[in-house]
Amino acid sequence: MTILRVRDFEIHSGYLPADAQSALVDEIRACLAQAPLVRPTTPRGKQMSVRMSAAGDYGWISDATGYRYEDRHPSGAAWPPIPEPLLKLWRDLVPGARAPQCCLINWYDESAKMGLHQDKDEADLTQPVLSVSLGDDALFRMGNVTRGGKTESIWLCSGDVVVMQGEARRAYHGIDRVRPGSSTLLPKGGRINLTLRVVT
Ligand code: MD3
Ligand code: FE
Repeated sequence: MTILRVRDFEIHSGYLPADAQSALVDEIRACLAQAPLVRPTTPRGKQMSVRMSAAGDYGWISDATGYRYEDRHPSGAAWPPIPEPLLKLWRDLVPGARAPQCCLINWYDESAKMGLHQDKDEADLTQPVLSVSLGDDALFRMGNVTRGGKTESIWLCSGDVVVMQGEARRAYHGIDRVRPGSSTLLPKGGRINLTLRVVT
């Protein structure tokens, strides 16, 4: 376990041991049985390559109408509660923060990526975001609070946890690519990223 600081990004590499990663995957599978992954459409009419769902009071939704947090899955189903091990992770790593209201579940196949973007649909950007990577490695790009300028990239591996606060919370970021076959955690491969957020 080592903590790497890149700007205001705090990267806890190897934070979760293998057994904790497997237990989390089981928790996420149970969540997805209640709130299945969907491939969101952007307001510009393009399909995202990442598939998404959520747990908690709110989930993040994108469709032809726009981006927003909703208190129900598009099917009308309630979002499942945030799994307890994730709530503990949040308490341990960001003890001063408010309780998380959303755990966004992102699923990447071998060709999925996420373009540079900011997360600013949440009401209070002084609250941190915590990310957990599971499965195949992913190339994470960290930019700046405004568009443009130099970026830095790092491979996120299964069990890595990243805390975004301060400027990192408002910085542009994205996933350039996944490295297929780099982890055996998920039997069919791919990557799961969980992000815990305060929404209201
Ligand atoms: C920086 N997810 O869900 S995790 C996202 O791996 C997102 O799925 C990526 O970007 C993924 O919005 C990157 C790291 C991350 C997550 C949320 C952030 C970095 C962040 C929110 C604000 C600032
Ligand atoms: Fe993001």
